[in-house]
Amino acid sequence: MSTQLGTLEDLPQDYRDDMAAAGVAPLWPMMRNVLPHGQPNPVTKPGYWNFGALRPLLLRAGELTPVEKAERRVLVLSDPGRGAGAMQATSSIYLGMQLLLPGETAPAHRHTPSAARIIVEGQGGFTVVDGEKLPMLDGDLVLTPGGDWHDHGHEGDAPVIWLDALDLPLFVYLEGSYAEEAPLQAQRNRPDASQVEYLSSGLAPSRTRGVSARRYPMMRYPWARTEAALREMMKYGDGGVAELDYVNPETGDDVLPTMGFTAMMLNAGQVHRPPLRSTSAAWHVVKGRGKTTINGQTVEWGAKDTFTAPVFADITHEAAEDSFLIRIHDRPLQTRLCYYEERAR
Ligand code: GTQ
Repeated sequence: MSTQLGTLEDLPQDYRDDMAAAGVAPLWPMMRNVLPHGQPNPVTKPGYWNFGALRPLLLRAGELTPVEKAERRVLVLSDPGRGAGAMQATSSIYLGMQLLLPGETAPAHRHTPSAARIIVEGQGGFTVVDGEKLPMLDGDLVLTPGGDWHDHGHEGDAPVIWLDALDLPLFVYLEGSYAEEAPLQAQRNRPDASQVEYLSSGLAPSRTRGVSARRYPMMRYPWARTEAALREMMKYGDGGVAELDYVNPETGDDVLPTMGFTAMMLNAGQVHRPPLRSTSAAWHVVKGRGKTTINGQTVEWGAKDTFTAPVFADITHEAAEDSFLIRIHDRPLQTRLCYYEERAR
């Protein structure tokens, strides 16, 4: 049952003035703003970023601003619902395109928010996380969990570009966001854990009693393996979309505390209508071409493009070619807060 609630204008001005002077405000005129009926009323609007349009702007930033003057040379993808300058792509997800030029380094720092990168272009880039050198190849997912030292370097001869995803908006909202700086880290002289301890799915290092795995045992998820696995899933699947969640190989949990990553494959011509989800999400196109309709708004996407949707969005994907996307979402956060929800449509 829904009754019309009283408004601020219903109240005499002297009472309103007295409330303001006392530092209080009436709830009832704002009740439906903070507790809308049935489902949230998101500020976030669907967004779309064409890589071909971002790339020259990013390269120009490379000419205009030396990395020493930027710490991280990044163009932030601003949520259209929040407007130009917004430091977030959805309610909980920050996205930025980062450029590193040959020979450059981005200094070591650590911060409370967690980050993950999806590599978009270029060879020879790497991230060092807690001394582990993580190569950055096209489509790889590279984690830099909150609190872990990380710096970026580049041994190649052409620009390297990647997409950063951070749970930064959440930490800003919580007034919990800060960073610390340090000199570049020493690198362990060995391949990263995805090539050693976790080379093969289903196998983990044998442990002696009392010795536990690292909290983030594998911080690089090579794209070549993800694509091969998706292709097999599709080949032997039920004709629907093929989806694989990125998980911690020791625990099976989501890779980071608040952000989740799901790799998707759609065959040419395939139409996919996911349930309405309580998560906000971003899709990064690793390969392929297609279109997606989000709350009646259609975006046409190609390789290296990125698009976003607010919570409870009505989404239809249609692939024009065999397509591979990585969906970034906040399901781990919502599961921890006990409110993740899917609604049939
Ligand atoms: O590479 O560490 O896009 O700290 C924003 C904040 C990237 C990074 C961003 C960061 C980084």
